[in-house]
Amino acid sequence: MKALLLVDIQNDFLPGGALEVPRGDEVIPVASRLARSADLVVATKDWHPPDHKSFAPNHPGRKPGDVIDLNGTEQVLWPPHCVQHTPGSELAPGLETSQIAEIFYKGIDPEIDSYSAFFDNRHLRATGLGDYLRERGAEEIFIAGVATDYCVRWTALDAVELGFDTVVVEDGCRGIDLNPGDIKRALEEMRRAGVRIVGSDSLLGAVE
Ligand code: VGL
Ligand code: ZN
Repeated sequence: MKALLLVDIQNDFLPGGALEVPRGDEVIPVASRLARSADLVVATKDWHPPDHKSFAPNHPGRKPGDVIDLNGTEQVLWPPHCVQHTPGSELAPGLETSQIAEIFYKGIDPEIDSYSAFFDNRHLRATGLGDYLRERGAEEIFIAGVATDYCVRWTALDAVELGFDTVVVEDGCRGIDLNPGDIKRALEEMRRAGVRIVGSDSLLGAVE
């Protein structure tokens, strides 16, 4: 069975949002088309408390883009984004949500970030998504959303490690490129790990 995983398609990651992903809005029509033809659709929300330690203002003297040590792991500092229950945390307008069976929330613990939809950044705690997908018989997982070089990358690498046949839909994703080349490197790394990188046309061409 095929499952579609929509990663962090939230207002704050759209152009003009608190942590904008360049052309992040362009994933919406692609993700929506994929959702209409998937067996099972699951979404994630980045879902931070206001005191989250990935937020630069919670570290006096630091600014977004700085990298710090947070409880023993490298943490990029971001502008505050996807704060729980704020408009910025809502799924993007225009996204086809009627097929979403479940939403998984991540980044809730203020002491640790969670780029992956499956585990926090230190693999200390699972979100439950892996068991959820397995229980429903998902073998192949298609991933679309943002950001290619953060949450999509970490999610895809964990999915492969968990044994899922993992496909990233390249035109259904956009990245940040904090350091130029990050998106390209992320795609290469995913490919090397066994992730298939495909275009949505190759998936939808036959059925539309
Ligand atoms: C993300 C940075 C911080 C993402 C979330 O969704 O890729 N990136 N929080
Ligand atoms: Zn975040």
